Amino acid sequence: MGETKQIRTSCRGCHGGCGVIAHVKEGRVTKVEGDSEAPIGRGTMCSKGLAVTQLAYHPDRILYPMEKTDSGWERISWDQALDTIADRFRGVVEEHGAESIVVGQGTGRDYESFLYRFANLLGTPNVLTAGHMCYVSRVGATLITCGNLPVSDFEGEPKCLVVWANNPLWANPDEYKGVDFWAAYQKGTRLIVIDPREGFLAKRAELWLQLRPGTDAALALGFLNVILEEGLYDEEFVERYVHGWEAFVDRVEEYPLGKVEEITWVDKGLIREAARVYATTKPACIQWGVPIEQTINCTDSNRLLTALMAITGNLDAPGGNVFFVPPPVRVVSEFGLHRDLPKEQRAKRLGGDQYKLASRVALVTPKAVWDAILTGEPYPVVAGLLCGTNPVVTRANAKEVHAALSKLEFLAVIDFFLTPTAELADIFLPAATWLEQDYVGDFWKRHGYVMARQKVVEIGECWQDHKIFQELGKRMGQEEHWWATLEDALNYMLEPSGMDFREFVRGGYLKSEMRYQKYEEKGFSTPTGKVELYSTLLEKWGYDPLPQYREIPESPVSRPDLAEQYPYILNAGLRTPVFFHSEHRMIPWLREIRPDPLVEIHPATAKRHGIEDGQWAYIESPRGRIKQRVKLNSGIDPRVVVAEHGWWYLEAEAPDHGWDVSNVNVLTDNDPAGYDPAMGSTNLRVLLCSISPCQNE
Ligand SMILES: Nc1nc2c(c(=O)[nH]1)N[C@H]1C(S)=C(S)[C@@H](COP(=O)(O)OP(=O)(O)OC[C@H]3O[C@@H](n4cnc5c(=O)[nH]c(N)nc54)[C@H](O)[C@@H]3O)O[C@H]1N2
Ligand SMILES: Nc1nc2c(c(=O)[nH]1)N[C@H]1C(S)=C(S)[C@@H](COP(=O)(O)OP(=O)(O)OC[C@H]3O[C@@H](n4cnc5c(=O)[nH]c(N)nc54)[C@H](O)[C@@H]3O)O[C@H]1N2
Ligand code: SF4
Ligand SMILES: [Mo]
Repeated sequence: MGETKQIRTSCRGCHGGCGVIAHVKEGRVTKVEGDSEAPIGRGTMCSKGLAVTQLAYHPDRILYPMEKTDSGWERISWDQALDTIADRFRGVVEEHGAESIVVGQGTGRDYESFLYRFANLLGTPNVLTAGHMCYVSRVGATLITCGNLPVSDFEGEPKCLVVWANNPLWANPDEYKGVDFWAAYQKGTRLIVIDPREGFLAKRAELWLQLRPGTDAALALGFLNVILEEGLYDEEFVERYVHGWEAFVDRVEEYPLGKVEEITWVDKGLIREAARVYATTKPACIQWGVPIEQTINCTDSNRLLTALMAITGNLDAPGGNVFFVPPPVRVVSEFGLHRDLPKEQRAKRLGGDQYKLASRVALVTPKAVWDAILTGEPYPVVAGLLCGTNPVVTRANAKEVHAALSKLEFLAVIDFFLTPTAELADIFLPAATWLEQDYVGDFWKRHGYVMARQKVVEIGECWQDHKIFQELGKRMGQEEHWWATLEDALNYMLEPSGMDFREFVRGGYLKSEMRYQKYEEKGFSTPTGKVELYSTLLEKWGYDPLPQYREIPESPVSRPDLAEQYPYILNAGLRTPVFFHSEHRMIPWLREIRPDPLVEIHPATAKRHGIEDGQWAYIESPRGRIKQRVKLNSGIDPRVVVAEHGWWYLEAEAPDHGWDVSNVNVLTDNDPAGYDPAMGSTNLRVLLCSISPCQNE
């Protein structure tokens, strides 16, 4: 019997971060557990992280490169796979230009620096991410408003927590782990929850504001109204550090509480009470989340929440929303060589400069890519490299996505499994899980840490994504910009710290000492050096410099005609604690907990349509129809239907794997009329639908 070794590393089962002890016996990971000495996770792990052994050793996981042939998928060598991709890409560059290759990733997975380095050196401006409606949109909106992303400071002992469109305990998103939120809450904070659905936190909240989905910008304007009217703001801060105050006040006054109540469905007395609690309990932080970004109001919702943080004096104050001091390592934009993308190539970015805030943070909107593939306009896009993303399931208007990806002349996909997206590829490259990689974890985040991730085992011929980009880059004439080994690349990332990767692993993590209220010395990193409630950049780009509420383009208010046939508001994209987007449905421990996709409706809605709890139901929108299993929930409004996203079935017949059976993005729309004008955010979250029982199921 071999001995069990315990190896310290860090998880990346979601956006990642939690410290882990991996138990390894005879070259195989037998179990993982939380590392109580790690500053992130602090000994806890969620179900997805704990189930990594079932992911890594899954019988259907693809462990070697493959090529699609007339007789199906066939195993090939890494040399063959990378040479084929390099040859095909070189051909496209010669014939059409590098812009005809789209490089794509999904949510933050700790390899974006390598992916961008590869794409920028290749010369394609078309890097497709989820950033236009998730996180990068928050970074972009706060960049132009206050110079940086304000992050909740749970360790600074907030006395009031406002959970605004967020579910930290299920999602552990971005910089945040639920365990830190919970620790802050348990010290006895006040709790306000702003959410259309009565979840775990809403049930515990002192005040729960059950708003109409998608109306957060209006609600925030209501909060601001109360704070201005009752003089609950920090006058000194406003006087010294806010740009455009008078104009901002005028705009806020256009949203009296009566109007806000009508838009949001939230009682105006409750709005007043919540605004008072937030503005008068110090310090207070707003724990914000992605639903506010997945609509036409993306930029302004982000700007309005930043305004609330600023005028109450909670910006960069202990226990408020702060700018953590980054650890001494290189940053994504530097490692990713964003400056090296030639100007003439940048000018070719699909969608051009239409969404100016998106351009500023190098984003394209997915539809611009699908359109170019399908129509050849403004120029053909004929090849793709997708890493860690399943757009057939996770992007709006799935049917269009599927049609577009099917039309590519050449597609390479890097993943663990043959997803419905990977099945459309010509070459499949097997990625390493977090157990099989060395990396500077959490490199892209703004919580002040980087976490050591070290290779615990090797499985099959899987390579970590970083190595794939490095080796592919070398075959595409980028040799001088890459390193002999991956460890050399990691040493370069860590160079400003004075440490190499091995020393970093020994220490486990790096963190810089926190300093608050840094604006007192340096102001804010905006054109005026102040918090720009009136945005000089939006003004320069031809947008409204002041935030406003725009009605959701497909709602009972904006489309009463459509609402006759599709009377419910579909809130699309409820997460589950055990799955990450379209992942994990094949993991036995997790699927056992959640075997089927769930759609939640109010009991009164169920009764109206003769639907029983637990019955399968059709959900239909003007784009299509899917089915999910009904769960009754009296904690949602009878006018709202809440559906999960991310569903496909590995076990269903290839190559489709049932991508259009329960996938909520068959229903969502990607019509540019619904985009945020500055960021191009797609509306993934709020649309119209009908619901009816499936017979015989
Ligand atoms: N309607 C609706 N749609 C949504 C949302 C919503 O709320 N509503 N949410 C949206 C949001 S916020 C986001 S960010 C996107 C996410 O969209 P995606 O990132 O595309 O979603 P995932 O399903 O997490 O990831 C896809 C694939 O990555 C693979 N993968 C995981 N880890 C790795 C890795 O380390 N390397 C490689 N190579 N592959 C890996 C998984 O096996 C999986 O097949 O979805 C969006 N889609
Ligand atoms: N387990 C798990 N964790 C995940 C993910 C996953 O798929 N599964 N996805 C990851 C990704 S990429 C992201 S971006 C994050 C997202 O994580 P969060 O930012 O927490 O976002 P969600 O979980 O989508 O929604 C949070 C809450 O907002 C509510 N909500 C829905 N619509 C609205 C609205 O219009 N207004 C308001 N105020 N509230 C609304 C929902 O009911 C939910 O309770 O999670 C990450 N973590
Ligand atoms: S919260 Fe994320 S990082 Fe932590 S254990 Fe779960 S999957 Fe891993
Ligand atoms: Mo996301």
